[in-house]
Amino acid sequence: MRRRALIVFGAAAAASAVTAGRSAWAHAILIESVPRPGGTVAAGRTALHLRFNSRIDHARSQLRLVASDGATRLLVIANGSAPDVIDADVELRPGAYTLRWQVLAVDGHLTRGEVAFSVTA
Ligand SMILES: [Cu+2]
Repeated sequence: MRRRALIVFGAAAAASAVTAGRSAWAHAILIESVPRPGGTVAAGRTALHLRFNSRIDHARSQLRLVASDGATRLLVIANGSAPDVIDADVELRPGAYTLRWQVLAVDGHLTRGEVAFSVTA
Protein backbone atom coordinates (compact mmCIF):
# COMPACT_ATOMS: atom_id res chain seq x y z
CA MET A 1 0.00 0.00 0.00
CA ARG A 2 1.30 3.39 -0.90
CA ARG A 3 0.02 6.72 0.42
CA ARG A 4 1.44 9.83 -0.96
CA ALA A 5 0.70 13.53 -1.04
CA LEU A 6 2.23 16.19 -3.21
CA ILE A 7 1.68 19.91 -3.17
CA VAL A 8 1.91 22.01 -6.27
CA PHE A 9 2.06 25.76 -5.89
CA GLY A 10 -0.17 27.30 -8.50
CA ALA A 11 0.49 25.98 -11.97
CA ALA A 12 4.24 25.75 -11.40
CA ALA A 13 5.96 22.44 -11.67
CA ALA A 14 7.71 22.93 -8.34
CA ALA A 15 6.44 20.42 -5.85
CA SER A 16 7.42 19.23 -2.45
CA ALA A 17 6.29 16.39 -0.30
CA VAL A 18 4.27 16.95 2.84
CA THR A 19 3.55 14.59 5.65
CA ALA A 20 -0.17 14.01 5.79
CA GLY A 21 -1.85 15.70 8.72
CA ARG A 22 1.18 17.63 9.90
CA SER A 23 0.90 20.71 7.75
CA ALA A 24 -0.31 23.86 9.46
CA TRP A 25 -1.48 25.19 6.10
CA ALA A 26 -4.88 24.65 4.61
CA HIS A 27 -3.88 22.30 1.83
CA ALA A 28 -6.46 19.59 1.49
CA ILE A 29 -5.25 16.42 3.19
CA LEU A 30 -7.25 13.23 2.94
CA ILE A 31 -8.48 12.30 6.41
CA GLU A 32 -11.00 9.57 5.65
CA SER A 33 -11.89 7.37 2.72
CA VAL A 34 -14.30 4.65 1.70
CA PRO A 35 -12.86 2.25 0.72
CA ARG A 36 -10.10 2.65 3.31
CA PRO A 37 -6.49 2.47 2.14
CA GLY A 38 -5.71 -1.22 1.70
CA GLY A 39 -9.37 -2.06 2.21
CA THR A 40 -11.64 -4.47 0.41
CA VAL A 41 -15.14 -3.96 -0.95
CA ALA A 42 -17.61 -6.24 -2.73
CA ALA A 43 -18.07 -6.02 -6.49
CA GLY A 44 -20.98 -4.03 -7.87
CA ARG A 45 -22.22 -0.50 -7.50
CA THR A 46 -20.01 1.19 -4.91
CA ALA A 47 -20.21 4.58 -3.23
CA LEU A 48 -16.76 6.14 -3.01
CA HIS A 49 -16.23 8.75 -0.32
CA LEU A 50 -13.17 10.91 0.31
CA ARG A 51 -13.16 13.44 3.15
CA PHE A 52 -10.55 16.17 3.47
CA ASN A 53 -9.42 18.48 6.25
CA SER A 54 -10.59 21.56 4.38
CA ARG A 55 -13.11 22.74 1.85
CA ILE A 56 -12.26 21.97 -1.73
CA ASP A 57 -13.20 23.30 -5.13
CA HIS A 58 -15.15 20.42 -6.67
CA ALA A 59 -15.05 21.89 -10.16
CA ARG A 60 -11.24 21.92 -10.07
CA SER A 61 -10.78 18.58 -8.38
CA GLN A 62 -10.50 15.19 -10.05
CA LEU A 63 -10.96 11.59 -9.11
CA ARG A 64 -9.56 8.76 -11.23
CA LEU A 65 -9.89 5.05 -10.85
CA VAL A 66 -6.91 3.06 -12.06
CA ALA A 67 -7.27 -0.70 -12.59
CA SER A 68 -4.38 -3.14 -12.19
CA ASP A 69 -3.85 -3.21 -15.97
CA GLY A 70 -3.45 0.56 -15.97
CA ALA A 71 -6.87 1.31 -17.45
CA THR A 72 -7.98 4.65 -16.02
CA ARG A 73 -11.48 6.05 -15.60
CA LEU A 74 -12.20 9.68 -14.79
CA LEU A 75 -15.04 9.56 -12.28
CA VAL A 76 -17.86 12.06 -11.97
CA ILE A 77 -17.83 13.87 -8.63
CA ALA A 78 -21.37 13.90 -7.26
CA ASN A 79 -23.01 17.33 -7.30
CA GLY A 80 -24.29 16.90 -3.78
CA SER A 81 -20.86 16.28 -2.25
CA ALA A 82 -20.28 18.22 0.99
CA PRO A 83 -17.75 21.12 0.83
CA ASP A 84 -14.94 18.94 2.24
CA VAL A 85 -16.00 15.70 0.56
CA ILE A 86 -15.78 13.98 -2.81
CA ASP A 87 -18.50 11.43 -3.42
CA ALA A 88 -18.73 9.29 -6.53
CA ASP A 89 -20.58 6.16 -7.59
CA VAL A 90 -18.85 3.53 -9.63
CA GLU A 91 -19.52 0.00 -10.89
CA LEU A 92 -16.63 -2.21 -9.77
CA ARG A 93 -15.51 -5.64 -10.96
CA PRO A 94 -13.24 -7.84 -8.85
CA GLY A 95 -9.58 -6.82 -8.91
CA ALA A 96 -7.05 -4.39 -7.51
CA TYR A 97 -7.58 -0.66 -7.94
CA THR A 98 -6.01 2.65 -7.10
CA LEU A 99 -8.12 5.71 -6.53
CA ARG A 100 -6.14 8.80 -7.56
CA TRP A 101 -7.40 12.08 -6.21
CA GLN A 102 -6.33 15.60 -6.99
CA VAL A 103 -8.05 18.43 -5.20
CA LEU A 104 -7.84 22.20 -5.09
CA ALA A 105 -8.19 23.56 -1.57
CA VAL A 106 -9.63 26.96 -0.73
CA ASP A 107 -6.09 28.31 -0.17
CA GLY A 108 -5.40 27.72 -3.87
CA HIS A 109 -3.05 24.79 -3.38
CA LEU A 110 -3.40 21.53 -5.21
CA THR A 111 -2.76 18.23 -3.46
CA ARG A 112 -2.77 14.71 -4.80
CA GLY A 113 -2.81 11.25 -3.36
CA GLU A 114 -3.79 7.67 -3.87
CA VAL A 115 -5.90 5.08 -2.11
CA ALA A 116 -5.25 1.46 -3.11
CA PHE A 117 -7.99 -1.08 -2.46
CA SER A 118 -9.33 -4.35 -3.78
CA VAL A 119 -12.68 -5.62 -4.93
CA THR A 120 -13.84 -9.17 -4.28
CA ALA A 121 -16.51 -11.11 -6.15
CU1 LIG B 1 -2.00 25.36 1.10
